[in-house]
Amino acid sequence: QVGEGVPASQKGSWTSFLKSIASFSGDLSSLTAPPFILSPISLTEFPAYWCERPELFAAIAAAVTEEDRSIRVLKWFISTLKGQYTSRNEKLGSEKKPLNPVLGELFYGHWPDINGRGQTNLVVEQVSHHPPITAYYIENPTKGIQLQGHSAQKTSFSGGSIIVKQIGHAVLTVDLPNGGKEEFLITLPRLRIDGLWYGSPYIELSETSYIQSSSGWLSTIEYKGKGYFSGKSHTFKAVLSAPHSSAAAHTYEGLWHMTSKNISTGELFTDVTVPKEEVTVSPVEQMSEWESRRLWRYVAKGIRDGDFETASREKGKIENEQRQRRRDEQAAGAKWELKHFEHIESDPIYERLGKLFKTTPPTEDAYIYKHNYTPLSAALANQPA
Ligand code: CLR
Repeated sequence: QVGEGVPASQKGSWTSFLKSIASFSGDLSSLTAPPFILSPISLTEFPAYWCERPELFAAIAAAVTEEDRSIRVLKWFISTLKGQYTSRNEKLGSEKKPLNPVLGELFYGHWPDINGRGQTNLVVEQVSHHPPITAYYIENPTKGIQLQGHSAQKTSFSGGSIIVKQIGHAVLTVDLPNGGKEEFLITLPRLRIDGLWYGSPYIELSETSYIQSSSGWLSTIEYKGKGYFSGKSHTFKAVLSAPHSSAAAHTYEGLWHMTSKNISTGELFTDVTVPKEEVTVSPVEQMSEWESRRLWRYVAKGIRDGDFETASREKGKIENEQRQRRRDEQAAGAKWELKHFEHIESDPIYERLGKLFKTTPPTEDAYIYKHNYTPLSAALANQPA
């Protein structure tokens, strides 16, 4: 019998959903899932997880040496993992199936300037619907820090779990006081979604991800779950090595959803037991029709209220509208234009930094931000008094 996480009336549809996943590989977003597992949040909101500790993001700018900069980037990165991979369990009770964004869907937000850390701004655009690809740009202009990336997934099924290979990468750029820039190529871990049978899915991370700095410093982060080096879930070990060296200059170990420490000094490295800061967005009434929370508002309300009839009717409307739009474009011989990003076939930063730690594949595409959005509160601040 399927597990406790599944409401009695949905057990049958959960079993058939699991069967359809098992015999399917590719784009999970297109599979119809039973209501209890639906999330009212679209994937375009997920890039906000990168900056829910804005002070750690801002603190990267305070580094004086290349080594220290790499340590701070690693610290910020590890501190984002809890939000990225466990926050739906905390907020919604389990991992859930996010809303599948439409082409052109947008999500804007910011984290306010508090205590001189500077404001951090977020621009997200759904740049492909099939397969789903989300592009994002996050910037703290005061501190001269930018993060640009895109996210897609390839899924497969193995041993009762969904395996998610993350496609895409992120590039963090830091403006240096001498006018130069330091770049960091960030690759992403592999996910395993466990707990499916019981109807209470959760994510475990596995394998290795990297942060390669243009200065030569490299972080190699290994992820393990229950039964590996510590026997605990959500374990990681990160080794930071100097340019042209494979020896560990610093090694950190711990739980990415709790705390970690420097293994030789015992000093605390990351601590995400302290609350994070959710992104600030404008009120839904002031959003454009393309903005995620406005676009999905009735679907999301239906899901939240347990009114799945309304949710699926409203979802159907959005999907039909999308299909019609694609047909109209085809008839007119027109192509959908991205609003905030430009697609490039191969990313020169990925190629250059990827060479230093031999990435596979040797090249990847990227979405380059067009710098054509004025963040809300900055716009207000620029108004004459
Ligand atoms: C998106 C990019 C973020 C990190 C992240 C976290 C959770 C992932 C999500 C990404 C992609 C979509 C995802 C989700 C967990 C579940 C969901 C893989 C990688 C799939 C599509 C839904 C599976 C359905 C079951 C939960 C039933 O930075």
